[in-house]
Amino acid sequence: MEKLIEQLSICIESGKINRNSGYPPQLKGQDGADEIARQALESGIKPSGILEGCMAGMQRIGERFGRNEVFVPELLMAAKAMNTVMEHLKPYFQTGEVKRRGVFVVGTVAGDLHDIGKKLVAMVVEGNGWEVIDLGVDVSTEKFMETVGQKPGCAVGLSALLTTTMVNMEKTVKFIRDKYPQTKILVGGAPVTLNYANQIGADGYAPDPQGAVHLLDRLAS
Ligand code: B1M
Repeated sequence: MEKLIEQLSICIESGKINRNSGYPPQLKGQDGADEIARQALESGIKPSGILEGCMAGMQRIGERFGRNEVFVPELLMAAKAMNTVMEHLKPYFQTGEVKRRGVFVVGTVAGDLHDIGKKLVAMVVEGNGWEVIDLGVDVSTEKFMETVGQKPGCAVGLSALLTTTMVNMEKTVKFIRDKYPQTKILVGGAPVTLNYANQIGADGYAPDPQGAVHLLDRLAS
């Protein structure tokens, strides 16, 4: 079992999507993230264990990117491999209660294209009984405002992965606050902190998807 998880984390780190993918050349002809994720689930490995393996691979490629050992194309391939695994894990995250606890509008803020962490948050929140409207990436303040206007009483989640884009959260929080003061807003993403959330007037900060669920449940009660 551990071997499968290790193989999977190597596939994520090296951007090996599936057996047919020719990238990276040194893994040509071998199973990729797609096949290994399926085998892992079939062999009874928990989805959370599979996710941990993927995160380890993502962590390693991120560190190498930080040291200028790999560049954007390598990151993109890693993200594609990770998205392939997410497709396998989706149903497991979505088997929450049927009754909806509320509506959660989530998106990655303007200028930011990082999708994976936000998608995970969306899946886990949905799996915990919320109706989720995922607006995607590079979401403008105007788009958030429009959706909040259409879904009175919804909660809003803002994600950012870049220090240069997390500043865009502030504008979105301010605009929503001014027009829809009852709306609960939570923020998250690697560079975001509780301090920052307080500074920009958000209702809360969650470091991970489970934290987002706890916070939403608390804010909604
Ligand atoms: Co980018 N990138 N990237 N990247 N990328 C980072 C974030 C970086 C830390 C890499 C590094 O330097 N070590 C760095 C940011 C530095 C900084 O600002 N401090 C960086 C950079 C610099 C860039 C570019 C600027 C590179 C360039 O072009 N020169 C560029 C920016 C593009 C843009 O957005 N405008 C860029 C591009 C990309 C790709 C497009 C190639 C790709 C994203 C593809 C995609 O998402 N479809 C990418 C990737 C893959 C990464 C890393 C390697 C992995 C991100 C990821 O998916 N992690 C990342 C390094 C790293 O994180 N180790 C990096 C896995 C994911 C599950 O975790 O997203 O943190 P994460 O989400 C977590 C939590 O943060 C939290 O829950 C999730 C699960 O635990 N969370 C929330 C997230 N959102 C939340 C919301 C909540 C609550 C919790 O409530 C609402």
